[in-house]
Amino acid sequence: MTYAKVRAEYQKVFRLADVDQDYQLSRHETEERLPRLLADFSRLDANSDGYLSHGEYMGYVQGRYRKPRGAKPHP
Ligand SMILES: [Ca+2]
Ligand SMILES: [Ca+2]
Repeated sequence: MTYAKVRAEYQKVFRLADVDQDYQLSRHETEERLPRLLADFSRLDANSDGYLSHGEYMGYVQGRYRKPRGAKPHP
């Protein structure tokens, strides 16, 4: 899967998790929809406002999936 596809997938996940559609994930939304992220919530919430903005969330995705140049894609 290409990084662009990964990003697209994660953006979909973000939209689904963002129940009230304010374009941020509250701790509650994260707990309900993305429990795996909850452990990292404080770290990901860069400005510590208690919400994961789309930018903060995508920063997480980028950190997780950025591959070294020339890495072979999985079959
Ligand atoms: Ca929200
Ligand atoms: Ca934040």
